[in-house]
Amino acid sequence: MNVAVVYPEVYDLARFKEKRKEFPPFGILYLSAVMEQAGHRVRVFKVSPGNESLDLREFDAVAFSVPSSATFGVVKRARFSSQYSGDPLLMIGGVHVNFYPEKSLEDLQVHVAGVGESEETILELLDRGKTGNFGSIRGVAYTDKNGFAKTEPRLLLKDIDVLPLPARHLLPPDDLIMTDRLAETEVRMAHVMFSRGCPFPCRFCAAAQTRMQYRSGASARQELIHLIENYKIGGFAVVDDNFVVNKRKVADVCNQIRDLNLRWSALSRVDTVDEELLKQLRDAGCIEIKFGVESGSQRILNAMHKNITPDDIRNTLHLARQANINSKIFIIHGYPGENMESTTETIRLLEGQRSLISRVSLFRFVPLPGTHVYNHPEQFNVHGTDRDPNWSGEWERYHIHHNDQHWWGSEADFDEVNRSYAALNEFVTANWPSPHQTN
Ligand code: B12
Ligand code: SF4
Repeated sequence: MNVAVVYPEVYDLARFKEKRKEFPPFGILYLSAVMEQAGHRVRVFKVSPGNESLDLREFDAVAFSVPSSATFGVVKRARFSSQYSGDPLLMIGGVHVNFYPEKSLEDLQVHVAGVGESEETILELLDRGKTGNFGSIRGVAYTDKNGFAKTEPRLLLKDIDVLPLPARHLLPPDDLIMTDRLAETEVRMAHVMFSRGCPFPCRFCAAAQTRMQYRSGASARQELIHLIENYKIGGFAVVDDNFVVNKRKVADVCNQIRDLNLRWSALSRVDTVDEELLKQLRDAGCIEIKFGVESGSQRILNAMHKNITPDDIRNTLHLARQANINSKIFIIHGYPGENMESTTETIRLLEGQRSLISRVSLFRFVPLPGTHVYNHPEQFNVHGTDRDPNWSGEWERYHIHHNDQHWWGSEADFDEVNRSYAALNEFVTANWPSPHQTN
């Protein structure tokens, strides 16, 4: 089949005018790879605000990906302003659709939605979908004469090593290879995914898959060699939600890639590393870890269900320095309950660890759809969700760059959040002057 894959390219919103690229869309690159492997012809189309109309007349099937709620509107405009010929199979999927399959089907008027991991699902859809017989395919949602229907969830792949490498060749090299992203170096680098899922329960996070799948060290090595040979990389960034969870799996990757002499970075919690693991990471070329620190206030960390303490944060920053790995930290300010006191605690923590922190990414809290906070608006006094009778329908609101909307609590709470954010932002900017980046 001739398949068009459509995804929203959204630049870092804080730097939209500079058109600063973010990293590639792994979901659709994996889907495209399995479709090509099965013999389908695939083309990838990017849409962005103002550039949504596509000529899709030559395609038998169109896969629209909605990787975030913030990009639902862009994809919707692409769906309705593009040209089609005949009756192509119209499919949707992605993070937003996983949370809202019924609403997405209704709003986008397509034949079927893939829900969850879909490498196997999409092949079955292309094989059988045109008959409209979706009921026998696991992990899909659709509407028929009886209304909305959802089939049994698809079990996660037992072994993600079986997947082909993401189909990077379908995107221009500029979207894949960057020289200004690896830990403030100019190393020519690419992004990779070595695991999927995260078992932790943070209430602000929309990472929905709680079972972890790891690739083997051999599989990671194979992809890196491919990137060295084809794209001449000298480094890479692991973009997984939370790569450093299972010590044995992480050590396997480290052992297999050490002799490639690449420099790299990854994300981690502060409570899943120890001295030995940090040494293994460093020996394998890891020069920066991005730690989810979020707050210096135990009260806020508890409310977030982050399950860490300020002492865990201090110890780990110290161990990372000893291992000669730079620490970049992520902070989220404005979680429900944040006030001047908790903000001062965060400033104190940062102040005390200043010399151990190389970079800081400061975000304002946003109740992202699919998170525990978003799903319990009454518990957190969150306003304006899609459960609200006055819901505006604007999924675009849920982006995380300099988002200063009033999400929860009273005017007085909001005023305190704004004042305390200003203090924290001033402190961070004065001490870590480079722009707050997401990666
Ligand atoms: C890498 C990443 C990015 C990258 C790349 C994004 C991209 N285009 O893929 C960058 C940095 C650019 C990015 C930006 C943003 N991101 Co982001 N990102 C991620 C992250 C960490 C991993 C995504 C990923 O590659 N997963 C692995 C692949 C294999 O899974 P997948 O994408 O879900 O795809 C599978 C299925 O969903 C399905 N599928 C996908 N598309 C389709 C289409 C069809 C037709 C079918 C059948 C199936 C299907 O099949 C795929 C293969 O199994 C996720 C966290 C997460 N766990 O999802 C956050 C996440 C998706 N991002 C999030 C957010 C908020 C954003 C931003 C809005 C932030 C901002 N700027 O304000 C932007 C929006 C960008 C955009 N284009 O949507 C939130 C979304 C929550 C929400 N409800 O909106 C998440 C969940 C983070 C979190 N933990 O809370 N992001
Ligand atoms: S914030 Fe990090 S540790 Fe917490 S659930 Fe999300 S990915 Fe997992």
